[in-house]
Amino acid sequence: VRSFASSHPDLRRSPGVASGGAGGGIEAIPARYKMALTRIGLAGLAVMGQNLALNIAEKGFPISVYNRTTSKVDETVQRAKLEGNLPLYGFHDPASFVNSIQKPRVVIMLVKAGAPVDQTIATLAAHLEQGDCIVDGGNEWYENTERREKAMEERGLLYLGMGVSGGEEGARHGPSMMPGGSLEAYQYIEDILLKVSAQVPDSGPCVTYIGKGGSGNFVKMVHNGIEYGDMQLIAEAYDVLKSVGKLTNGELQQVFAEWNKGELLSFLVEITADIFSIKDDQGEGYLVDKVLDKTGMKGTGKWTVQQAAELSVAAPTIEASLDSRFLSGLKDERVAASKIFQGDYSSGETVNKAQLIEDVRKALYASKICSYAQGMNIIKAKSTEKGWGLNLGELARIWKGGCIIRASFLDRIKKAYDRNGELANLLIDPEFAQEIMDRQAAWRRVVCLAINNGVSTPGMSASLAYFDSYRRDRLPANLVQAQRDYFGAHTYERVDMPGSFHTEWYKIANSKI
Ligand code: 2AM
Repeated sequence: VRSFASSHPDLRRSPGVASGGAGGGIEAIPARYKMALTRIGLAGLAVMGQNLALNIAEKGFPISVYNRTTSKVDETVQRAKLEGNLPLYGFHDPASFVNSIQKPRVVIMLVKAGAPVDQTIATLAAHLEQGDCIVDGGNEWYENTERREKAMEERGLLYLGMGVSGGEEGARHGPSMMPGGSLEAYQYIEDILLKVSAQVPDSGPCVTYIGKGGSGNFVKMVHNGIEYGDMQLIAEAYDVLKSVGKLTNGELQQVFAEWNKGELLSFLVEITADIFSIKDDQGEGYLVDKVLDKTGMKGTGKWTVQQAAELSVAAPTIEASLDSRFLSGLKDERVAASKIFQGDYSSGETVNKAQLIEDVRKALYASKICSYAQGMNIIKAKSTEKGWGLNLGELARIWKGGCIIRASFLDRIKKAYDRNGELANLLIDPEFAQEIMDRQAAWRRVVCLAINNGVSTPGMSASLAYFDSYRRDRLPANLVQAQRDYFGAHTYERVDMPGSFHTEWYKIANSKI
């Protein structure tokens, strides 16, 4: 039986602990209902898991849920009841949970990355049968997914590593989903994913089969790296406007809200505007000014930078955003250093506020193009190395909704890759190239102004340096290569003839004396 009569009241109560009932399991189901299996299962009911399960149930797919700590099962069942008697059925033991799902069974796991995933797989796999499938929806390191996929294959089980972005809200109402691994497994659940993911008018559901192996996790990891970049660039725009332009929180709220109507339209710019509007409920002033300037992190940004280095892909903007988080963590050292380096860092230049706001907007946009170019190039290099055949335009499309980096800007990236799937760098797409040319004067003004006033803009500066390196036909790398040949006989190539050359630089230089 592939369909499930979710509207049938008896069926709704039958499997497990549906709608708040306690205890029980598939054994408790009267014989005549034993065929009423659910379509899919979800294990791991922290907030993301609960929300994704409720989303799946709400879209009309009966779902079984399980969690190691059973109180979360009951909590989820209770929510399903309150949020509209959704077809969600809770189980306290893994055997009844697995047996309540129609074959081939699919179980999505949303547990902590690492060892908990292995433990959950072991628990589930004991009850799964040939052809069944496990989907890891966590932020897992892609190589762990590849290892597990192989191990599962040996047991006749299929495996997917699926990045899910959008936070709690996204999981409940429509995330961006990045499934990679077994295509067959993807095909089993494609109908569910297409309905559960965010829906963007004119570009469709924010999900696609990413590719083989750990590609889904890898793409989600780089998505997070790009997210680090976006957040850092927005923070620098804020810093320049506040520290140099002297904008108040009220003005900042208006500026970001205004920016969100144009080319910077995005979730992160939108929430930034909101943040500036929130007053402190514990005292005077605005809450943003009371938040400790120390950024946390969970690791995907660091992995992105490590992978960039592994692949020899330059990602200076994303790296700058990671470094900024490291430096933010040194709060005590910074407070001490600020006493040592006291002084007036203001350049004394008069600043035209309206001009500054416009310049910063352009600098932010141009910097963002460079950051995305870096992220896309990391993905492209990995895809080539692993033979994944990833479609960069499709990735931009599924990031248009649901996820944290969702932005109208992604449509432009999709179009750039539609124009040329082999694009070496987003910067040289004719539209992006023109946008950069139109903004570069403003971009340079902002970076210079920040430097002159002692305000660090590591992301914007790194983006600008990336552009200025990439666009130059000749770099001072000739000198570095000459030095390498001088002290290490590493040889060099010449601009005017083919071949590999070595010069006795020391001997020649010193024989002249
Ligand atoms: P718990 O509620 O039993 O702790 C996020 O922490 C999710 O991962 C929770 O659902 C949590 O289950 C689950 N989780 C963490 N470690 C786990 C493990 N070793 N085995 C199974 N689930 C685990």
